[in-house]
Amino acid sequence: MTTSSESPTMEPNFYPLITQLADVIVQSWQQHLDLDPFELPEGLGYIEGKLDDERLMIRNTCYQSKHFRKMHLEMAKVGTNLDILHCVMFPHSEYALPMFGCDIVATPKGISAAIADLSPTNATQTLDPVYEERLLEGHKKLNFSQPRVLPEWGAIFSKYCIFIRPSSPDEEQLFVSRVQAFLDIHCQIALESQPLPAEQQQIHLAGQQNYCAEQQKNDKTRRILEKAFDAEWAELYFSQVLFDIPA
Ligand code: 18B
Repeated sequence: MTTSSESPTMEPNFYPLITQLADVIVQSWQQHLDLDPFELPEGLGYIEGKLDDERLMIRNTCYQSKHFRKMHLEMAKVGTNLDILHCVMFPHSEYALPMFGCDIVATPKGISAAIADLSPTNATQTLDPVYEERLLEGHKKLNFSQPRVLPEWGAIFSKYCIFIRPSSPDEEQLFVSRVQAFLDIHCQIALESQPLPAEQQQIHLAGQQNYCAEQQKNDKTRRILEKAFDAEWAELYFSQVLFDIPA
């Protein structure tokens, strides 16, 4: 394994929807929020490992803002057959905000999984009415031909969660536009939100801890990381970079 904080000299070629969505995400953050850099743990910003003699390359982009403790975008390339986009926005638990999460898994044959959600962090596992109001309209218009079934740990997601295998370029673009809407809605509501009284902050912190604990049950992600490195490193990466549980 080699770890380095430097970017590779060769820009890797990602599956086009991954590059497109990564641009949409970063542009949305830049448009709505005042961004400061967020330092990932030492040595975990740019990573290479080996998987079945194929290269694993992980590129991380990370920011913070007044309302978000950590905004993490990750693009990963596993050999020549698997490209992954992973993104999570962790709110500061002073605010009653949900978690934005997104994952795309692409192979040369197309995208096998595209998922995006604004996931509740409150005790009742429901979104605030101000989110419901803004999400409902667009949700009714969505029509994807190949919805996928969530695993058991997927109970953390809201009823607006999209989990699909896009079956055409049109469906890929519909997915991107829905993620764009999630980000616009989320950033706009976040900017208007005020800190909670201390006793209520605890609820949202517990909600985030639960979200991270459940996401860490994703065996498909863990298997990729364990094969590329080892079980101990996978655990470190899961718990320190992908889904670090806020103290
Ligand atoms: N994830 N994903 O992020 N995952 O990180 N992902 C897969 O076609 C990676 C998130 C989610 O059916 C698959 O089945 C790797 C976030 C769900 O059991 C692979 C990284 C969300 C599934 C990977 C990564 C999220 C899933 C199988 C680190 C949601 C379906 C693809 C870079 C907000 C799980 C397939 C199931 C699947 C891999 C969701 C290979 C390595 C933020 C629900």
